[in-house]
Amino acid sequence: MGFFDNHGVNYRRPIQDEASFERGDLHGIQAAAKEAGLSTARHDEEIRRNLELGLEAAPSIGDRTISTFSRGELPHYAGINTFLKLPYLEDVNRVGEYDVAIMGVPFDIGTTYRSGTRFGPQAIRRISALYQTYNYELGVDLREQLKMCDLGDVFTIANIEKSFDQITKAVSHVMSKGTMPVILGGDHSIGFPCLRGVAENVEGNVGIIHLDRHIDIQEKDMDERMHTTPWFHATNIPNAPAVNLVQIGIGGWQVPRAGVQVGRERGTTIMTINDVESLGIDKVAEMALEVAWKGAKTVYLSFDIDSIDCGFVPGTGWPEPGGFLPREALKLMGLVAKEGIAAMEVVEVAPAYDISDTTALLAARAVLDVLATMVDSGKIGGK
Ligand SMILES: [Mn+2]
Repeated sequence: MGFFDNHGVNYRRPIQDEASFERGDLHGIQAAAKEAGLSTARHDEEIRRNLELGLEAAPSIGDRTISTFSRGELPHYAGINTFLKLPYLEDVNRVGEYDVAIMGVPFDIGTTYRSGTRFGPQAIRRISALYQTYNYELGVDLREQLKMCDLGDVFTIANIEKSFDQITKAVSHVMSKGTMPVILGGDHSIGFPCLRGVAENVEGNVGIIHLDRHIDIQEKDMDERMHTTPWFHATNIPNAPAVNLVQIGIGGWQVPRAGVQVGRERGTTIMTINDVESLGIDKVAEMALEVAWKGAKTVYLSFDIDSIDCGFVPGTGWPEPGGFLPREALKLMGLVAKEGIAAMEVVEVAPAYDISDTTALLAARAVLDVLATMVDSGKIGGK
């Protein structure tokens, strides 16, 4: 048996001296480098606070940043879950101190099939504990770069129109303080009162970018303003014209003809998943931004979780196959967020139908990606 006998193992050919690629060209390497420039000041402050409020750990514990009672981010499985373990702002009068306010709208009497989205905000908050404040690809740490709070929920009641008034008042309050509202629904009927609360604080027009499998623009459903109707009523608001409404991902067997007629009459811009597939996400984003921003002062982002293929988001009221892949929708929303938005809603998470919290997790992810992208492009932050 000779020295070069490889005993049947196929060895790889020798690696050449010259690398075949430039390591520094990789996004993965650049993103790691960006992390070095991030502050840790608020993290350090949080540790100090945890130790003060939660007591220093038992003597046997070597890591002295750990407290006795869990306070702040760690461990991820512990604690009272606000969104991303943000401070709960009980006094809504102080919301102007923050760049962003998360608010839940536990409302589902606008549903026309499965109910349960009233538990959406709680589910999204709970699973958001899986996330830290740092995003590797973007090189953003929200804790360090954005002042955020969780306002808790709007007090919705068993009446659609009165709840709409509550929701509009809540969103408008946050907007009026110069803080960006991020709304966790709730069924999609809330799109109208949320938009109304935004629009009354904007001098000029508001464009709408709407990701959905459903067109949601008929006047009424079951004789009420249900979750199939928000954009009919929103685009009746004088400074939210239908020509600035872009609806992306629409299609399949759940789009009522009544809504299609209105979309056609009002001239909204509708893109199906076929459009998305043939044009590509970058082009779709470019077109959506062009339409939504035309003559507008700002843009509202409405993310219906059911715009994603239902294989990824079982926890929703009207699941539908054939929608976006999660990373397509995240990329699209990132490209929208890059140009800045006034507010965002994530709707239709129904946790009773969810599996392993994947639907709620994607809702949380969308919010975080949008906010981090806005920070990265300098569209928000600094309070
Ligand atoms: Mn939908």
